[in-house]
Amino acid sequence: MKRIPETDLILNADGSVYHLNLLPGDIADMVITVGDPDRVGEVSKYFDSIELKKGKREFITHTGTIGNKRLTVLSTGIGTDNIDIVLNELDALVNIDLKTRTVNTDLRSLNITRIGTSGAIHADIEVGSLLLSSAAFGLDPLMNYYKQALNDKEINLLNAFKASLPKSANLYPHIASAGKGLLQVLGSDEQQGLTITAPGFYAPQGRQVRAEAAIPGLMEIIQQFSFEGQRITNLEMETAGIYGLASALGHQAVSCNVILANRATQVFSRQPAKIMDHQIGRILEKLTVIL
Ligand code: R1P
Repeated sequence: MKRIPETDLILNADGSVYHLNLLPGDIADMVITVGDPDRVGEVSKYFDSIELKKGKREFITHTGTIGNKRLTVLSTGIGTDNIDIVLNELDALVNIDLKTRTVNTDLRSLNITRIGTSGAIHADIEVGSLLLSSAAFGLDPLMNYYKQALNDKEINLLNAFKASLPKSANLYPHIASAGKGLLQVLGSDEQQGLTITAPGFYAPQGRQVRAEAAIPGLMEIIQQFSFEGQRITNLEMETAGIYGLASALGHQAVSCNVILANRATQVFSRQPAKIMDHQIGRILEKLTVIL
C-alpha cells in the first residue's frame, strides 16, 4: 500500500497532525467548525463534560459530550486556505493510519457542521436569522486544486453562475453542495439558499471602503442571479471549501450561517453575541437528536 511521505502529511513529535495538533482519538465523528477561536468555548459551554482542550495557532479544539453523545468543536480561523488544512487534517485523523502512513481500508465519514457568521444580500432575509447553505459558489481558488465529481444539477447551476459574471471579471468559480443527509436533518424547517464563498472580506464581497474595486457592480450581479427558482442568499468565507473537500473526502457537511448583516438594507446586528448564542443552542439541540 502506498506510504504517504513525511513531507506530504507532516506529524508533530507526539504523532499529532501538524497544524491541528490532534491525535486520532481526540475527535468525535460529529465535528462543529467555527471561524472565531473564541466561539469554541461559546459552543462547548453547552457540553455536559469536556474531555479534551487542545490548540495551535488559530485551531482550537474542545471535545466533550452532551448526554451520551460525543462531539468536537474546532476553530478554523478565516478563509478557505485554512479550510484546506482543517479538512485534510481531520480526514487524516480518521482515515489514515498515522503510524504506517497508509490509507485505512474502512473509511470513516465525519458529520461536519459549520456555525459561522454571514451577510445576507436580499432585504427579506432577516438579521438574526439562520440560513443553511444548500450549495456554495466558491470565488476562492481552493477547489481549483482538487478533482471534483459534480452532478448535472451542480454543473448547470455553476454554468448559469459563470454566465452571469462579466468576462472582464477574471473569476474562476467552483461549486459544491451540502451533505444531503445532514442537510435534511438540520435544515428541513430552516431557511436555505445558495452561498457565495469569497476570498476576502472587502472588495471580494462587494464592499467599498477606500481601495477601488476592480469588478464594479459585483453585489448587484450576485443579487440579480437566479436559476430555476434558486437565488444567491449570502456571503461568507469558508463554505465552498468545506463542501468541496468534504465531498471529495467522503464526509457530510452543512454550513449554518448566522446572519449578522443585511447588505441590501445596510443593517448590522446590534446584538451579534446574543444572536450567535441563540443559534448555537438551536443547532446543538438538532445535532444531539441525530448524533
Ligand atoms: C469574516 O468576518 C469571517 O466571519 C465569517 C466569515 O466566513 C469569515 O470567516 O465566518 P466566522 O464568523 O465563522 O469566522
